[in-house]
Amino acid sequence: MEFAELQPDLKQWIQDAVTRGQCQSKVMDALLKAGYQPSIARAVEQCIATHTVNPNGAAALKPELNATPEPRPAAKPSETTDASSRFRLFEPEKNVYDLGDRQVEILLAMKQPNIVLFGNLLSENECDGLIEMSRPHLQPSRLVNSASGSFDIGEERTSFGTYFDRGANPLIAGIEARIARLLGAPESRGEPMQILHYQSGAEYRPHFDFFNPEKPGSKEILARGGQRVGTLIMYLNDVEAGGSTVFPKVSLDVLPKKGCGLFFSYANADGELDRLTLHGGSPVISGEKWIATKWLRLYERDTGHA
Ligand code: PD2
Ligand code: ZN
Repeated sequence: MEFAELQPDLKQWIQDAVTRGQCQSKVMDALLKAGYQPSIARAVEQCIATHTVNPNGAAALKPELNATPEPRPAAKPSETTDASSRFRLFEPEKNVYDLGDRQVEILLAMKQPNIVLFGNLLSENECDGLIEMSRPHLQPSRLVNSASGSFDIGEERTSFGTYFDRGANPLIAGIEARIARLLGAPESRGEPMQILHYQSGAEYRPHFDFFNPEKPGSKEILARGGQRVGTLIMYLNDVEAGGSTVFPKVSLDVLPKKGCGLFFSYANADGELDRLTLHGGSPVISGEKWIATKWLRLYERDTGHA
């Protein structure tokens, strides 16, 4: 749907709301509650994007994320599971989250960059099941070429991997439902689950998981679900040596531990993409490393990866 297809009075209402200081997610929330379908999201985004200057002359949108920051304090993701909730920060309010089927522990929490380490996120059987299910499908991992939008093989990323569509089988569906309950973000905003296998020596050099909105290759990717807002890396095995997930700008190394999950979101307190989330997978020195990754988008997205 194009901007022109929104009724003029609705267009006016959206622009007035933005001028009053409402952020895009709040506008969408109100429209969904009023009975509009989630598929209206892109037209709303486009409508707001054409209205970037508020009466005070300040940019009404953070261009990088295409959304203004939520008013603080941040939303409580674990308590907001409706389809319209957006992601800013995961700020734990308790040390253990009872998700019905599992008690997930908070092992580490950082505000900026927003990083949370979960313990007991996956069971041993779930980890083993994901690995076995992936073995026959592994292919060399690819990188998004931000200039062209193509997916290229490169020495920056030397793992092998595969993807499973949302709800591909009961194991994937159960894990996705748990992630949605934990993070308070609907499954429909998740990309397919990626499984990666790093052999000894393999690595993923430091990068950002969000797409550079200024690069032409990002346009098509951003059109399907909007910007990425968060990453959940789930560790599927214990690694003998190496293979940590590193955040070089904040000197943090997270060691892989079977069943744990590492979540980080990229919108800082000002609603801008947070470059402190630069991260990489350090080389596996001994043994092998398996992870599952779930990326969250700002909006609902169809299936199929990136
Ligand atoms: O394997 C990792 O630890 C890792 C590091 C950085 C994974 C990803 N990024 C990713 O899947 O985006
Ligand atoms: Zn990454």
